Amino acid sequence: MSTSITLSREDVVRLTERVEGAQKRAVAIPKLTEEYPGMTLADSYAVQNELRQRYLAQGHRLVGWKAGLTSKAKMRQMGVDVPSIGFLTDRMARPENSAITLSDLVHPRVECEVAFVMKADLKGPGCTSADVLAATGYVLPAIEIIDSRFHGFKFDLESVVADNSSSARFVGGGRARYADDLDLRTLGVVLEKNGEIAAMGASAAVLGHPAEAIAMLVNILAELGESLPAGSFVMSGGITEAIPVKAGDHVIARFQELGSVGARFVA
Ligand code: OOG
Ligand code: MG
Repeated sequence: MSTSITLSREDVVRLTERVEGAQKRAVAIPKLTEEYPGMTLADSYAVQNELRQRYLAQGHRLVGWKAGLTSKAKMRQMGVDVPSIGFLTDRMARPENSAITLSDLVHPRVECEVAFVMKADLKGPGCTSADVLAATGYVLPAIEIIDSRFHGFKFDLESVVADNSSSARFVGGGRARYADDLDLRTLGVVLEKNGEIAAMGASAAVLGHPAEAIAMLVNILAELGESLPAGSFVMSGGITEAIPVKAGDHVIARFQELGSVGARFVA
């Protein structure tokens, strides 16, 4: 982080409780920067870190991490031009094609992403995409269901990072492949909603190569004093813009080489 923590410990706890409450009750709240216009990215990660500790203390299990805002399509859609990271827990995971409840989310959107499952630990700083590929067990296609806890799904980098980069649910599936057997840069994907094409793109949209997003994530983790352990499930970020979903919708992300992963939504 090129910034430092400016919030007091009390303010970090206060903001964490506010975000946790919004996540658990599925209510939208004002952006945190409305009350704390001077808050820095380091402050935001301090809140995210506190949120992670609280969930872990409540028995949630850390299963991995996600990179966010790593494609131009996502940056353009959200008006933010710096990538972020967020943590993933067992409570956010959903099986492929299962009915995903939406009553506990505010205004969900879906994204199609390339996910990595790590076979070796990674530690920054200085992590490169080559380091990531050497530490990757396999890759698989994923759908992320993001849900901003801020009014109108509108935020700035500082607010969204404190809200765990909008993490809500995720689904891994399709066909797992060794990264070495693929050109991870040139994978095409078509995202369909209710049988119609909603978005399409190619994996190079993610920082030129999805492994670059994982390297960036590892380097941010290093700044937070964390590393990426073997066994982690890591999402590299939405390739296309995110698509809103409501009860009754079903989506399927059809990936070249990696098969398809689907999800359906109920109230
Ligand atoms: C922030 C999270 C972005 C991605 O894949 O780009 C993200 C947001 O857009 O709400 O998960
Ligand atoms: Mg995402």
